[in-house]
Amino acid sequence: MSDFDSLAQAVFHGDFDGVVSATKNLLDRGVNPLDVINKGLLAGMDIVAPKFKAGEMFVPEVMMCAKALGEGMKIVQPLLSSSEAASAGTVVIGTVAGDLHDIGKNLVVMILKSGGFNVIDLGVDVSPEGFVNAIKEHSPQIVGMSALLTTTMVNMKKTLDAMEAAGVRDKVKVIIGGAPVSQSFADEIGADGYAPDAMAAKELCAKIIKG
Ligand code: B12
Repeated sequence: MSDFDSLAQAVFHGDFDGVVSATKNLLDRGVNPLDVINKGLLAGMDIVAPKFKAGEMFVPEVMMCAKALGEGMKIVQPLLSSSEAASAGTVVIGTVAGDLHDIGKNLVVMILKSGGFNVIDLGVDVSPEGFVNAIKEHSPQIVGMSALLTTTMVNMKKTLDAMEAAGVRDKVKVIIGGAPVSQSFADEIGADGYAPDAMAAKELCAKIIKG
């Protein structure tokens, strides 16, 4: 088994200690932090996802995997964030109301920070008012919304409507992401952009800031 496989298996088994030691082992050997994330930590979630879908794994088990993945992310994150010091712009981001999925959103946060963005992470289950208040408080250039459920992606439109009603919609560019959303959904609800993954999200934000 390769060292990436060992890390992926540790995530899959919700093995916190295994994740920590396999992550450190890869980094000690000089492996690129982004490869540790993509080929190890997220590869573990790729084993989990189809089993969860097929009903072979249940919510508490998947939570353990997500938490184990988080332990690895904690180790990798400082290495990414230290790569650029200056702020490239401010991004407020959160998972929309009713949705508790945050693995992908956290990854976007991490990659944006590594790109020098000042990121305000509102967490999960963020109400439309929560986004509006954060815009008033932090004056970001960009707002990012994440949704993983077909039942919560509609709350992206509700959040955009709340921004409009509060008079802050034209002060920010709004980008969206998450497995069920797409560029055509972004167009449909009037968002300014969509990105399919964290690296693309960073490129999109950089493009928006450049104008
Ligand atoms: C992990 C997981 C959970 C965990 C979440 C833990 C956590 N802390 O996030 C737990 C166990 C809690 C969970 C619960 C539920 N889940 Co769930 N979950 C998943 C699973 C297996 C993986 C999701 C994930 O983390 N993917 C990995 C990340 C890295 O990918 P990602 O989120 O897509 O993010 C990337 C991009 O989308 C993008 N991106 C993400 N956000 C953003 C934001 C912006 C601004 C941008 C630009 C880009 C961007 O960049 C990210 C990184 O590259 C998926 C299956 C799947 N294949 O997706 C189901 C899945 C999403 N869950 C599902 C369901 C049904 C549920 C539950 C309703 C189950 C239940 N009966 O209770 C609950 C809902 C709880 C709630 N209210 O939110 C369904 C959704 C079906 C649907 N179409 O709506 C899925 C698809 C599983 C399935 N049945 O096929 N889940």
